[in-house]
Amino acid sequence: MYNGRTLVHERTLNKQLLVVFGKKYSQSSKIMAVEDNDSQVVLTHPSNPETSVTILKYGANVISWKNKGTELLWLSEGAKLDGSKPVRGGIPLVFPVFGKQKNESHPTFPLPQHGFARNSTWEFLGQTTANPPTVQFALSPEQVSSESLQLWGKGKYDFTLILTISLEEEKLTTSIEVENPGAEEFEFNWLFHTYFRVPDITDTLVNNLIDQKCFDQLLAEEYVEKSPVVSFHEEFDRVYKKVDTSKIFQIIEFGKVLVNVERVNLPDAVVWNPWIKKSDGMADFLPKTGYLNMVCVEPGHVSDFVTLKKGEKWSGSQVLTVGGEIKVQTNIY
Ligand code: TA6
Repeated sequence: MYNGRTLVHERTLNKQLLVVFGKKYSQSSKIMAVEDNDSQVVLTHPSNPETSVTILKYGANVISWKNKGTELLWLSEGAKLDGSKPVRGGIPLVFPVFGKQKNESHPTFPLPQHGFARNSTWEFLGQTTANPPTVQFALSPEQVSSESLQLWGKGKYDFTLILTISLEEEKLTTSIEVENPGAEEFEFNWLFHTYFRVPDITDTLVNNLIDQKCFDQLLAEEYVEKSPVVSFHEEFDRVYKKVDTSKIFQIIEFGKVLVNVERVNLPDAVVWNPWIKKSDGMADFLPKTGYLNMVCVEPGHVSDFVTLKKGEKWSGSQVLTVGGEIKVQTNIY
């Protein structure tokens, strides 16, 4: 049972779930594999205390991922971590709508941009495996404000989201499962709005997007990406649509791969850098030069909606790995 609700996949949870009682679960006297610090949960890899992730229960946002001491995510110095507004940075979770719905007749129309998952406090379910340290969080109507629930189909939808976060050496996997335990069919978008930290955006490239159809949110037009690698010298906001999940997006700095972004069952990816003017317009985007040190590469299902009938489940994952060789998966003309 979770929150007094019988989860369709409770058997899985029972089998795997080692509930983390109290504040700390220690694998050894030296390293705490999982620490529950009330508002945050910290995973530390047993092989290296410098490899860790920190998850804020508000929004179940991964606000830090350190690999051997190197921080790989960008978090604004102005990010609100007190639940007063969605966190600017880390891995915000976008559900049930990406962006702002423009179709007035769609059930997600009244919702704020990017929906309510990122500004709700998720339930920490506990640890499922000790090595690699893996934890789960859940979101259901019980965790969402009644105001937000009313904005989506007038509160008639029932849902259970289970987020699984697993930390391995050189790898972070975040998986989402969306379940419809209710009578009403609903449709939704999902997106991991991942903010990656880069040394200098003007030296940063993202590859393997060539020949992919994209919607340019700035030009409000669709075209096929013709750049073998995309670079950044102004505001950049493109939704790459139905990209085969064999394509691995690599964030490359001076010919060195920083992070590889792989997707499981997530057909789309948004690439975004706000640049100067957009950053200036976001009060919580600090420092104002921060656009030079971040790029968002955001795996999701946003180019259309996923539909779930009663009892159905859907799942998707982003798999982030550090370093490795540059893999060109395209025909360079
Ligand atoms: O993912 C890109 C995007 O949709 C941009 O258009 C920009 O709005 C960004 O998300 C940030 O949105 P937020 O609501 O977090 O300010």
